[in-house]
Amino acid sequence: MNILLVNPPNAGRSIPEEEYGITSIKQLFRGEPFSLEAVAGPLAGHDVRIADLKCEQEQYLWDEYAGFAPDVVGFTAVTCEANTVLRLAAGLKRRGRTAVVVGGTHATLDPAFFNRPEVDYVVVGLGKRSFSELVDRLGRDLPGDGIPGVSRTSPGKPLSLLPRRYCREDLMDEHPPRYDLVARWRDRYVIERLGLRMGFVATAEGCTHRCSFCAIPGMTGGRYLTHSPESVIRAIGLLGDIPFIRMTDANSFGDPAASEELCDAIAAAGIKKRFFGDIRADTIAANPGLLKKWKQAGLHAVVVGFEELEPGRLGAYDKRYAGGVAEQALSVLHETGLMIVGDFIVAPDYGEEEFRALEEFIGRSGIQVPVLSILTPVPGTPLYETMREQITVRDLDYYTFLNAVVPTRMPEKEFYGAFAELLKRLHDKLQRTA
Ligand code: B12
Ligand code: SF4
Repeated sequence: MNILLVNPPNAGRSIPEEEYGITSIKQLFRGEPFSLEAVAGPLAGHDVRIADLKCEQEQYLWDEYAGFAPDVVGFTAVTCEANTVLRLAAGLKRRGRTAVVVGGTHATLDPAFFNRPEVDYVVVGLGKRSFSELVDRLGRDLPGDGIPGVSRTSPGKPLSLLPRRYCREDLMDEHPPRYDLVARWRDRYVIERLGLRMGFVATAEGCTHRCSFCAIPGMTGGRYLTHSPESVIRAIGLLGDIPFIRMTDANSFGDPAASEELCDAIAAAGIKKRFFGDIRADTIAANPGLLKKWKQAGLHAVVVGFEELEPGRLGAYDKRYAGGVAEQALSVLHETGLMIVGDFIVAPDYGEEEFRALEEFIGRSGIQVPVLSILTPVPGTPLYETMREQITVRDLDYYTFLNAVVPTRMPEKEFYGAFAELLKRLHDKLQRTA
């Protein structure tokens, strides 16, 4: 079969820009469509292509559709891309009878959102194995019903889904990601600030925790699964001379023993790359030796979700950090000499005092790259259930994590002004120290 996998274009709208002319908050991102490369891995025997609409104009999709005549088109989508994917899927349905499949973050969080005539199947959670099973059935002219983790849409009726119990077999480590399918855009996948090429590799899936705002636990039904060191090393090898490796896992070091095994395997293979990974502050505080070992193996920067300074708010996010853990983690990271990317969540009820406290903390923390987002209760998360009554903005185009979708405590214009100014001061400082 001919299978076309589509990475939607950069989507999302900005309230600060549309309402107040504040243009500095909206961000554009580019990275390889790794989820699609991963699901393409096991589809041997089929002709598979990827259309990366973050690198191409939309016309590229229609040209590919006309020239390649795919039997199946698969879309990936985070929440702010969900409307865009429905629009593109409707365009496909107008053109022909291809089967349209949607998978990824938003399909997993809120599969019912895609229970629409323009979509045929929704793939929930890890998609490698369930999608290959679906393709296998469609290729044999069988209906795609009854596959755990795959829903056949039923517009107007409730969506039914056979749950999948995700396990290591779902990782399909024997099938590497199809990096070759995005070769034409490889030079565009760069770390903008450094102009260096970056490749994506998965070392783990899911998470050990269940923070209330986060999409990741649902991806594996709450399990934490690690890829085999051999498959990680093979993937790094397939990326050739690309110098930076972004571990795509939301929690790369969640199983310290497995992480150490991978680190040893990378060192033993003589791999000389610079790695980025996401790591919890408490994992850092509890495993300073592991961090030092990884540093020697090439770990360059870590993304740490500090999220919030005030213990009450942090507790409400179910982050499960014990008091003082942020400071302990920072001290380990400075001692180890790792670059720190620190994630912080600005809640819509922040006032001037909270903005000031956040800036002071970041200023004295030595965090080199602070990243701010605005608390967003995404449908399908526990946070959504607790905040749903307060939500005033329901259009998913605004779910970019840079809009307040519930009322702000400060007048809205002042809130976005304070957010934008803080971002600018942090950014200016970054430029001076770069
Ligand atoms: C790399 C990355 C990006 C890259 C994406 C590269 C690309 N696709 O072009 C870039 C930098 C562009 C990006 C941008 C954004 N991102 Co981002 N990103 C990630 C990150 C770190 C890794 C994604 C990844 O590759 N994972 C590994 C792959 C293998 O897993 P996966 O994507 O889940 O795919 C599996 C399944 O979902 C499924 N699947 C996925 N797609 C499909 C499609 C089909 C057809 C099928 C069958 C199955 C399937 O199968 C895959 C294999 O098992 C994740 C965090 C994470 N660890 O997932 C955040 C994450 C996805 N991003 C997130 C967000 C919020 C964003 C942004 C909105 C901005 C922001 N503030 O960060 C923007 C949106 C861009 C835009 N405006 O359009 C959130 C999404 C939350 C949500 N509900 O929307 C995440 C989960 C981070 C987080 N912890 O909150 N991101
Ligand atoms: S925020 Fe991080 S630690 Fe919390 S559930 Fe998500 S991935 Fe896990």
